[in-house]
Amino acid sequence: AGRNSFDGSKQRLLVVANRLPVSAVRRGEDLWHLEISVGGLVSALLGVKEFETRWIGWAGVNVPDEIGQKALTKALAEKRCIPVFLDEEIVHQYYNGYCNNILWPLFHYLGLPQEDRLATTRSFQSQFDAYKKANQMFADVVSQHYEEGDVVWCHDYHLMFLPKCLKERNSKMKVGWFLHTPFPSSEIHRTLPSRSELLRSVLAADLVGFHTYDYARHFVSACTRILGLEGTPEGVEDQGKLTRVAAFPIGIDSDRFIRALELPQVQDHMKELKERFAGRKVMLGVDRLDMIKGIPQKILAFEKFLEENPSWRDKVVLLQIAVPTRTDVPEYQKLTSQVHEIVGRINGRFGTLTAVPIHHLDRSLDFHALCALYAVTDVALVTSLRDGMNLVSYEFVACQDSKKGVLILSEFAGAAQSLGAGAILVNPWNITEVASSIGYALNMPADEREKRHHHNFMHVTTHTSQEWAATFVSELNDTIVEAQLRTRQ
Ligand code: ADQ
Repeated sequence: AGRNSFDGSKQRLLVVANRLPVSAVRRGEDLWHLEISVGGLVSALLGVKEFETRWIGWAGVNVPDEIGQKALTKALAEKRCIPVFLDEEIVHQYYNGYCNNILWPLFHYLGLPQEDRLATTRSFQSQFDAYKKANQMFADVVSQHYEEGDVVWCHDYHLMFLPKCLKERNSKMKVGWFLHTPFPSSEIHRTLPSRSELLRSVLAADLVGFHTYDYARHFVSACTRILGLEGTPEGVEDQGKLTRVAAFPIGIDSDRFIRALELPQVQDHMKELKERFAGRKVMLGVDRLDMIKGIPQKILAFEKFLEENPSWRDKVVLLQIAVPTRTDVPEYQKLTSQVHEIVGRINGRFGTLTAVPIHHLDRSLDFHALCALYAVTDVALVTSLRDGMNLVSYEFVACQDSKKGVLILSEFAGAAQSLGAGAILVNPWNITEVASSIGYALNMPADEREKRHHHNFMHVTTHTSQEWAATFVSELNDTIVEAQLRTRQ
């Protein structure tokens, strides 16, 4: 637990992530409009009451002028946020380049760039340099705001170089790092040209966390096989210094979803949806439009199901809500047109004058609309090819306590480890298997649905995001920083 200092004030927690939890819109030379974006991480940290939290990150906008930077810094301070200013070139090389074109695909087993992405490989070194430079800029801002006794929690693959930068500046700083994506098998990680440098800098942290035990194990293997260090049940040891490595599976703020279902506007939405799809079973997919989410595979499996089960054709509808992300990256543009093409073909093939089997929306839904949709769904389809955890599966379960619908879940999502007993697990690459699981789910008797749902609902409502954050931070606080150990001896 967080230790209060002698004057009763709370210990401070500095949360460092690539993006701040706010979106900033410029309304004048020195005028900014800010909106806090409520996501998993924000609500998780709202639950950590024993610490006073400050956020450090990029505001997502390029602010080249000093007046604008000053005004934004001031506006953000009211939301307890501290900006890191990155210019366009750094964002291009560090964020679009090294983070999203190299680390993201690699950590999801899609490999390093090849063929049309080969040009990227040639500029690998300059992207890695930009990555290190950006991480140094984050470290500068953390150091400026760090006070003795603070705890620093770094997030995700964007900031793997940060623990080392921080410890070099102040070896007494307590530093944790958590990865939201999978950590791949060491055989995958070893293809990365900067493999050793990244591992070493992560190991500078006092506590390293992953969603699942498997990811933690892959990380320890990478350290033993690539760096020749010793793996212990506690973590990784390097010349007597232990870096603690462990699994901290994330959850959601389940109460927020459960409470929302009682709101009149959500109830109205549900009523509309039920009327709109009366007489048909509703299947749902909610994803960021990303290749790791397996959206084309999911739609092809649904097509196969319709092909093999003509009697279901006018009795089931698939709603796929896919919010576009990273729209300036050509691979993502290609994925969008691929998905549109498949959906168009299937709707042409199985649609009638009055109904189509797939509704595909390229946009995000607001929180209330999303809750209503989760609540009226009969079968949710999560077919990620790889996914660190996958919170959509948790959100669906939280909203299903009346309906007790079925979750079809990829075995390659971290969530398969926690919701595996209640969900139908599938290999998303095996379209025949997914198609027959759809049939099984749609025909599942009520008592089996109830049993499966109960298992998952218990998990989702007890392993919340608040609990996740509190456990990580308290374990981080309990680690003994090497520098402190030395002074104590
Ligand atoms: P993501 O890859 O973004 O997160 P996920 O965990 O499913 O994946 O979270 C997505 C969030 O965005 C959910 O809260 C969902 O409600 C929302 N969302 C997605 N599509 C939406 C849409 N069309 N409209 C509205 N909201 C939408 C990364 C990792 C995951 C890991 C999380 C948290 O890739 O594996 O679970 O971080 O660690």
